[in-house]
Amino acid sequence: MVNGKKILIVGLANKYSIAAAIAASLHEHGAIVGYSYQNERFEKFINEFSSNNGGGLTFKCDLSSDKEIKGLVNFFAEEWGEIDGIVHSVGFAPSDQIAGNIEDCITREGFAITHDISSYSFAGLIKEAVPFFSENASALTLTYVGSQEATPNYNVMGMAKASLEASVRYFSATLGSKGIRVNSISAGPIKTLAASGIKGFKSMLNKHGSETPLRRNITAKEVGDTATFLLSDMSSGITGQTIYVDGGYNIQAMKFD
Ligand code: NAD
Ligand code: 0WE
Repeated sequence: MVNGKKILIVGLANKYSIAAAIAASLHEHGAIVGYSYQNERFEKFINEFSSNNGGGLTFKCDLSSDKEIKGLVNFFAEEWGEIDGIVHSVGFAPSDQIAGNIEDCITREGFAITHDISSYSFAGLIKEAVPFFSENASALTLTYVGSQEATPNYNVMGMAKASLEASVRYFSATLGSKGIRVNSISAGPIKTLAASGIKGFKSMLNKHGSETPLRRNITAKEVGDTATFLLSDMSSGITGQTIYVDGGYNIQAMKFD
């Protein structure tokens, strides 16, 4: 499906990261995978993970810096010649922004940081990569239904995800003529390390699992395999979309017994 495609993965932090499952699926299906990581703290893990998954290149990049985004894209463009795909699996809000009622915790600075890292970073990355994308390249980001419907505590992350999903539509509209596709996967809750730091995440996970049509939580592997599909030519007719990998949760207005 993605045999020989050169795909950059941004947002791998540890073995629980959704990006880890995406990388594993891409590698399993023959892709050449490269990684960027946020800072030195992740270096050892990334190098280890990479050598167990095809031994692709790794590069440090803090997405809050335009200079580092440029450096990242230029590094892979030079090493690979062209880029066939990018996976953006990044989200961040200061922890005080995603705990409690929005009117009690939202701040101008919290809003700015959350939108910068969770939404602009995707736009900045794609913008820099455009000159190096191959024909039929595919870009992908990760989102959550809290962008569309209010979710307790998700708060400003929901606003940033709404912005991210709109960004996917705008980039897909103008990059389509170059053959470049841009989509997002809206995943149901998954117990990643970031998520397990969130108060009440376990009960949210259980509630989601019992209320969703499939009556179980989705796995990171299911997201990984959908990502492989969206990065492959099998999905050549799909762009600008938010693809839900959530066991069907989003199609219900009320829980069925
Ligand atoms: P994760 O913590 O494993 O991944 C988040 C990544 O963002 C980390 O690799 C971190 O290093 C990176 N990051 C944060 N700030 C950065 C910066 N300034 N520069 C570079 N990298 C930075 O958690 P995850 O759950 O795998 O999240 C990945 C994506 O999936 C996020 O967009 C998240 O919103 C989305 N998502 C998660 C869930 C869930 O339940 N876990 C559900 C739906 C969508
Ligand atoms: O997008 C996310 C979470 C992303 C996230 C996680 C953290 C934890 C550590 C962003 N910023 C931070 N900041 C930190 O300091 N998800 C979709 C998972 C998630 O997070 C929630 C959820 C769900 C689901 C937060 C509140 C309510 C629901």
